[in-house]
Amino acid sequence: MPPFLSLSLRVQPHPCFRKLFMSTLTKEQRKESLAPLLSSGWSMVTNRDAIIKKYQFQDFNEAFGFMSRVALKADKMDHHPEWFNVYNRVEVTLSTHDCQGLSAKDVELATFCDGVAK
Ligand code: HBI
Repeated sequence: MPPFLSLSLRVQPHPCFRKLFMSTLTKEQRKESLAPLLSSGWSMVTNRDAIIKKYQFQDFNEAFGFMSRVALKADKMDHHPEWFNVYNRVEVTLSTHDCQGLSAKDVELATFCDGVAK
Protein backbone atom coordinates (compact mmCIF):
# COMPACT_ATOMS: atom_id res chain seq x y z
CA MET A 1 0.00 0.00 0.00
CA PRO A 2 1.48 3.43 -0.95
CA PRO A 3 2.70 5.29 2.17
CA PHE A 4 0.37 8.31 1.68
CA LEU A 5 -2.66 5.98 1.64
CA SER A 6 -1.61 3.99 4.70
CA LEU A 7 -1.12 7.25 6.66
CA SER A 8 -4.63 8.50 5.78
CA LEU A 9 -6.13 5.19 6.90
CA ARG A 10 -4.42 5.53 10.29
CA VAL A 11 -5.39 9.13 10.99
CA GLN A 12 -8.37 9.40 13.37
CA PRO A 13 -10.22 12.68 14.07
CA HIS A 14 -8.94 14.37 17.21
CA PRO A 15 -11.50 14.00 20.08
CA CYS A 16 -12.15 17.77 19.97
CA PHE A 17 -13.44 17.36 16.38
CA ARG A 18 -15.77 14.62 17.60
CA LYS A 19 -17.43 17.22 19.80
CA LEU A 20 -18.03 19.36 16.72
CA PHE A 21 -19.48 16.52 14.65
CA MET A 22 -21.60 14.86 17.36
CA SER A 23 -24.98 16.58 17.50
CA THR A 24 -27.94 16.18 19.81
CA LEU A 25 -31.16 14.68 18.47
CA THR A 26 -33.42 17.11 16.60
CA LYS A 27 -37.11 17.52 17.47
CA GLU A 28 -38.00 15.32 14.49
CA GLN A 29 -35.50 12.61 15.51
CA ARG A 30 -36.89 12.63 19.04
CA LYS A 31 -40.36 12.09 17.70
CA GLU A 32 -39.22 9.36 15.32
CA SER A 33 -36.59 7.40 17.20
CA LEU A 34 -36.77 8.40 20.86
CA ALA A 35 -40.53 8.02 21.29
CA PRO A 36 -40.51 4.24 20.68
CA LEU A 37 -37.88 3.85 23.37
CA LEU A 38 -39.88 5.97 25.82
CA SER A 39 -42.86 3.70 25.26
CA SER A 40 -40.82 0.56 25.87
CA GLY A 41 -39.54 1.19 29.37
CA TRP A 42 -37.00 3.99 28.87
CA SER A 43 -37.67 7.32 30.52
CA MET A 44 -36.11 10.77 30.50
CA VAL A 45 -33.74 11.52 33.39
CA THR A 46 -34.89 14.51 35.44
CA ASN A 47 -32.98 17.71 34.59
CA ARG A 48 -30.76 15.93 32.05
CA ASP A 49 -31.00 15.24 28.35
CA ALA A 50 -30.50 11.52 29.06
CA ILE A 51 -32.57 8.33 29.17
CA ILE A 52 -32.65 5.60 31.80
CA LYS A 53 -34.02 2.05 31.93
CA LYS A 54 -34.11 -0.37 34.86
CA TYR A 55 -33.74 -4.04 33.86
CA GLN A 56 -34.43 -7.00 36.16
CA PHE A 57 -33.03 -10.42 35.23
CA GLN A 58 -33.43 -13.92 36.68
CA ASP A 59 -30.16 -13.76 38.61
CA PHE A 60 -26.73 -12.15 38.68
CA ASN A 61 -25.44 -14.48 35.98
CA GLU A 62 -28.04 -13.23 33.52
CA ALA A 63 -27.51 -9.62 34.56
CA PHE A 64 -23.77 -9.87 34.08
CA GLY A 65 -24.22 -11.64 30.75
CA PHE A 66 -26.32 -8.68 29.62
CA MET A 67 -23.64 -6.25 30.81
CA SER A 68 -20.89 -8.22 29.08
CA ARG A 69 -22.64 -8.08 25.71
CA VAL A 70 -23.51 -4.41 26.05
CA ALA A 71 -19.95 -3.63 27.13
CA LEU A 72 -18.52 -5.18 23.95
CA LYS A 73 -20.99 -3.24 21.80
CA ALA A 74 -20.28 -0.01 23.68
CA ASP A 75 -16.57 -0.39 23.15
CA LYS A 76 -17.04 -1.14 19.47
CA MET A 77 -19.20 2.03 19.17
CA ASP A 78 -16.83 4.02 21.38
CA HIS A 79 -19.98 5.04 23.25
CA HIS A 80 -20.32 3.94 26.85
CA PRO A 81 -23.27 3.68 29.25
CA GLU A 82 -23.47 4.99 32.79
CA TRP A 83 -24.75 1.98 34.65
CA PHE A 84 -25.40 0.46 38.06
CA ASN A 85 -25.73 -3.23 38.93
CA VAL A 86 -26.77 -4.99 42.10
CA TYR A 87 -27.43 -8.75 41.90
CA ASN A 88 -30.08 -9.23 39.13
CA ARG A 89 -30.79 -5.52 38.52
CA VAL A 90 -29.06 -3.30 35.98
CA GLU A 91 -29.87 0.40 35.60
CA VAL A 92 -28.61 1.89 32.33
CA THR A 93 -28.36 5.63 31.71
CA LEU A 94 -27.45 6.92 28.27
CA SER A 95 -26.37 10.36 27.15
CA THR A 96 -23.56 11.68 24.95
CA HIS A 97 -20.86 13.61 26.79
CA ASP A 98 -19.44 14.98 23.53
CA CYS A 99 -22.62 17.02 22.90
CA GLN A 100 -24.05 17.15 26.45
CA GLY A 101 -27.27 15.47 25.39
CA LEU A 102 -28.96 12.63 23.57
CA SER A 103 -27.50 11.65 20.20
CA ALA A 104 -28.13 8.94 17.65
CA LYS A 105 -25.54 6.81 19.43
CA ASP A 106 -27.74 6.71 22.52
CA VAL A 107 -30.72 5.55 20.45
CA GLU A 108 -28.55 2.88 18.84
CA LEU A 109 -27.18 1.60 22.15
CA ALA A 110 -30.60 1.70 23.87
CA THR A 111 -32.08 -0.34 21.04
CA PHE A 112 -29.21 -2.79 21.34
CA CYS A 113 -29.76 -3.11 25.11
CA ASP A 114 -33.43 -3.95 24.59
CA GLY A 115 -32.50 -6.56 22.00
CA VAL A 116 -30.06 -8.24 24.36
CA ALA A 117 -32.49 -8.13 27.29
CA LYS A 118 -35.30 -9.78 25.28
N1 HBI B 1 -19.58 7.61 25.80
N2 HBI B 1 -21.74 8.02 26.57
C1 HBI B 1 -20.61 8.44 25.95
N3 HBI B 1 -20.58 9.69 25.47
C2 HBI B 1 -19.48 10.15 24.82
O1 HBI B 1 -19.45 11.30 24.40
C3 HBI B 1 -18.37 9.31 24.65
C4 HBI B 1 -18.46 8.02 25.18
N4 HBI B 1 -17.43 7.19 25.05
C5 HBI B 1 -16.17 7.58 24.43
C6 HBI B 1 -16.20 8.90 23.84
N5 HBI B 1 -17.26 9.71 23.98
C7 HBI B 1 -15.02 9.34 23.04
O2 HBI B 1 -15.10 10.64 22.65
C8 HBI B 1 -13.73 9.22 23.85
O3 HBI B 1 -12.72 9.70 23.04
C9 HBI B 1 -13.83 10.06 25.09
